[in-house]
Amino acid sequence: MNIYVPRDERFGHLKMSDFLGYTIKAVAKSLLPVLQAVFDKTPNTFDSYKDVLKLHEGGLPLPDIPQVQALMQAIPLEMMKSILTPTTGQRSFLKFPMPLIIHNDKWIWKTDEEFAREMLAGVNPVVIEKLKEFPPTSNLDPTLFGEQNSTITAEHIEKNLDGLTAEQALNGSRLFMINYHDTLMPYLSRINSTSSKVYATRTLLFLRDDDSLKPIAIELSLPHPEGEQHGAVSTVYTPADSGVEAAIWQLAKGFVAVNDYGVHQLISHWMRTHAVMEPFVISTNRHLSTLHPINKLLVPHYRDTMNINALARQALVNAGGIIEFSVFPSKYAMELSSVIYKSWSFADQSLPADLLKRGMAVEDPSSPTKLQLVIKDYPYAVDGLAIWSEIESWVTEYCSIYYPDDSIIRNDAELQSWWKEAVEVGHGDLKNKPWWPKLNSLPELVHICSTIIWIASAMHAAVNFGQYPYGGYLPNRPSLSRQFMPEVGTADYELLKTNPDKVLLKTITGQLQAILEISVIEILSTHASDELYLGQRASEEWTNNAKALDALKRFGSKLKEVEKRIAELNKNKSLKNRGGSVKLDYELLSPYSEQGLTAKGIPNSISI
Ligand SMILES: *[C@@H]1O[C@H](CO)[C@@H](O)[C@H](O)[C@H]1NC(C)=O
Ligand SMILES: *[C@@H]1O[C@H](CO)[C@@H](O)[C@H](O)[C@H]1NC(C)=O
Ligand SMILES: *[C@@H]1O[C@H](CO)[C@@H](O)[C@H](O)[C@H]1NC(C)=O
Ligand SMILES: CC(=O)N[C@H]1CO[C@H](CO)[C@@H](O)[C@@H]1O
Ligand SMILES: [Fe+2]
Repeated sequence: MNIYVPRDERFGHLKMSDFLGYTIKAVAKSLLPVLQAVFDKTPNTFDSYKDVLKLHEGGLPLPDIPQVQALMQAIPLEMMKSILTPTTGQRSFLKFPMPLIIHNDKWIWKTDEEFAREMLAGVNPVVIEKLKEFPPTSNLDPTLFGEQNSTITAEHIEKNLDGLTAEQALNGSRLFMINYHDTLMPYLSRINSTSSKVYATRTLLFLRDDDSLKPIAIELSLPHPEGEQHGAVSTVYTPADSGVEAAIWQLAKGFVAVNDYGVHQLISHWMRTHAVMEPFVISTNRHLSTLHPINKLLVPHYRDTMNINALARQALVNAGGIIEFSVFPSKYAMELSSVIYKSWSFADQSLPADLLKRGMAVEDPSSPTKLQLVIKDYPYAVDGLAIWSEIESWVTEYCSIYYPDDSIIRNDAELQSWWKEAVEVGHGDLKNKPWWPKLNSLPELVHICSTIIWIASAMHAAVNFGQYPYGGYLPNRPSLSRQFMPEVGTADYELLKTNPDKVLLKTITGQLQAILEISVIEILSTHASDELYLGQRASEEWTNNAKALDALKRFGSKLKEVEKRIAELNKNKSLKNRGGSVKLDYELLSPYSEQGLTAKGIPNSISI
């Protein structure tokens, strides 16, 4: 291992065979050369969906070549058993488990209904926002990027608004948006000069009477060919269910899914959970003695984070690593994610603040959560608010034991230097932002600690453990696109008439990158055997304070109740966004899980 991680933060409590993290490195070092050797001789595009399914059904036979033998020798088999199925003979097969998204039905992922449902209950449910103005505008600097406002018009959408005008739908909080335009536009001319060919996308969705969403327009934009200062060149696509138009609409959704994949992996997952947590881990170790109550509160939520991040920097997000190789921003991946960090705000990370900011909730003093959701059946928000409020109650009870008086907080030198260093050194690039909470009172301490625990536990779980269940089937969540929308008169445009699936598969991630990428997300979506979930501690002896032990016990039993309530919600057929026609339960925020690939469970910390 060529990384430095302080001894306290190293993996050390696991058996070697459980080292999921090390498997990532094994994939990077040993699987890639095998795949390169294999795909050297065969074309790098899946021919049909059947071809993609082979990865999950029969398995892809690997040739008996030296690279494969080296792979088998290099990696202890129990570490690779999740992805390599050695057979009794010489032959090895690459075979992946069946992703949940195609468990019951191989085609529902293609529907508009499922495409929209995943914005509320999929693996990246943290982006959707209520539309505040129509048409949507851009915040990019017009002196650099020219006209970037949306070109979507009322005529584009009114045929799909159940009789409402665009203005009525906007006014009635019925219009929503997935907006990747401003994030990606400044990178497109660079990204499109690599092998990726992507658009910046805006997707508008309409909220129907049954609380489900319907995509009603997709805008695909590129920088102006004569230079990005001349503005965007955009095309708007609207739903169609037959002919070439239907094939084009499917492709448009594919380009949105590509944007979503990259933003999910680099921003929602890596930047907003893994990366932002490190300053808190380091500052805690440097300033809070192991006997300090806030050290005892937070340390379980840091387990393995430094170690997995160091591994990720070595084998996943590194220059030339798996993420650059298989996700569309390619060599701009880390730059894009760190540029977006400039507009990250700690104050927006608590779930209530995040929902208010995205217009997905409004304040409501009469509700127990003080919020009312704009889409009632928004599974990530419904379950998340239940978890958030249990975290907040536990942290309040615990902190109140040690800080009965705000002056104790102000005079706690360890606590003050902890927060100062986390903000001013750890998050030094943002240290002058006015939104940093002060640490002078119990409510501020509770809010800070609850937010850190939320990010490390529930928020990470929501964006992490659904990666394979939703993205393991490549066409549902392609990580890159290799060509633009076919133009009228081209061979691919003609092919859309006879074999639209082939055009989609030619457009999205090729076989080599796909196999590498699903190997990684399978590992990332797996719970280790000794995972500790929210409300659990490695030992009963973490404190001898009876009140604290009692409060933790209450936290655990409240979470058990949340688990039960989530199971009941999942049975309610009128909540279409939880299971939908695809018949999945939304369990990503159900607190407990067994080992393995379960699409549920909230570990205490970011450890994979
Ligand atoms: C984009 O729309 C906003 C709001 O309507 C407007 O103020 C701005 O001038 C528009 N931008 C350009 C470049 O036209
Ligand atoms: C928008 O809603 C407000 C209040 O809910 C109402 O007064 C106004 O007339 C509505 N506008 C349109 C165009 O429906
Ligand atoms: C199912 O959900 C609907 C919508 O929230 C609610 O009105 C209904 O009472 C629920 N049914 C059950 C059995 O909980
Ligand atoms: C290879 C390729 O198509 N590159 C294009 C990427 O996008 C920019 C801006 O639209 C174009 O100028 C490049 O030609
Ligand atoms: Fe993760």
